[in-house]
Amino acid sequence: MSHRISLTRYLVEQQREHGRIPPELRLLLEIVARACKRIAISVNKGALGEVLGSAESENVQGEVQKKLDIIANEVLIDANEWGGHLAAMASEEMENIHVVPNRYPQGEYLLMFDPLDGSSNIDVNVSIGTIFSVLKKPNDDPKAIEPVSEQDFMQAGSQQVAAGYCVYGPQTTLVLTVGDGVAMFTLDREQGSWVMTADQVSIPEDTKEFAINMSNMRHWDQPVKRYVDECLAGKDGVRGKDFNMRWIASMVADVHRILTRGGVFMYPWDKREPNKPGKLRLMYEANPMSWLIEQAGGAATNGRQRILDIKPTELHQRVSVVLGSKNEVERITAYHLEADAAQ
Ligand code: P6P
Repeated sequence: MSHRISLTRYLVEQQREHGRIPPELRLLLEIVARACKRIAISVNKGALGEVLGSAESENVQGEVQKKLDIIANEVLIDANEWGGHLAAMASEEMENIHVVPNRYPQGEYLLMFDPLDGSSNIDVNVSIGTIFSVLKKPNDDPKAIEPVSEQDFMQAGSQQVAAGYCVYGPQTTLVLTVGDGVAMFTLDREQGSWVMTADQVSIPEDTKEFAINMSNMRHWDQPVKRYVDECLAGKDGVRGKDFNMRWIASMVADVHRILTRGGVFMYPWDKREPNKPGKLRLMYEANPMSWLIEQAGGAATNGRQRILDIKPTELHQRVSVVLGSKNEVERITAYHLEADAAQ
């Protein structure tokens, strides 16, 4: 077996040899990785750790919080606020940004996360994950007098300096990009360290596997119905090949499968909530996942435009998501644009 390098060595080499990440960003990513290790320990305890079930509270999205949602959120806040590398954090579980307390030095980075994505799967022992995204404060002048605000987070996904997720599944795997492709690190529990198990991950441009929640079919817009009907028609239809379908209902697990063997993932607009563009959140779900997918040679749009080009206006804004194998995403996007042109 070739010598596998550690996450620390990968990050030091990205800093030293590629000059891609400054020391404070390396520190930030090491701390996030350590927080994910802590979350993995709680997740893996399951019923033995009094961590399952509902927390009897609701988050800003109006979703019932699981105990593990709150535990994961607290682990990430506690791990990151003292280091001096961050100015503020934002989380799916918190309505407002969390500014680093005055007792600690403020840094130039902004960290956003969905601390535990796929919560509905926690109690049934299906893979879940932590998603994170890193931006730089727009005005990173350390002597800046104006305090960090939510407005500082309103940057397009193309401005991310790091993005990744940790999937808590049969393996605990951290997947990361700092703009030099996608690397994967599997947790070696005996040493408690992250060991590189893949680098320069590449998604096949074509696929025979699509991921969407089929129970919403009657609510979809015509372009999505057209694409999925063609997949279901298989080799007898216009696509000339049969398709397989997967839906884990944990974005992290579905994206991990796509990074590993290709595929296309869709959570499109549907008429259940016509005034919302989709279910998934732009800042800490779609943006980090879209950058990972693009860094691996895939594509990510909201059905009409590149997700990473979307200029956010609200911290928790939602977005339609179509991501994965490039040729499939381009086909679905073309169907949306054709439908728009025909209107
Ligand atoms: P549905 C999990 O709640 C999540 O935010 C994503 O991880 C996942 O892809 C999606 O929602 C599942 O949604 O409507 O199929 O339960």
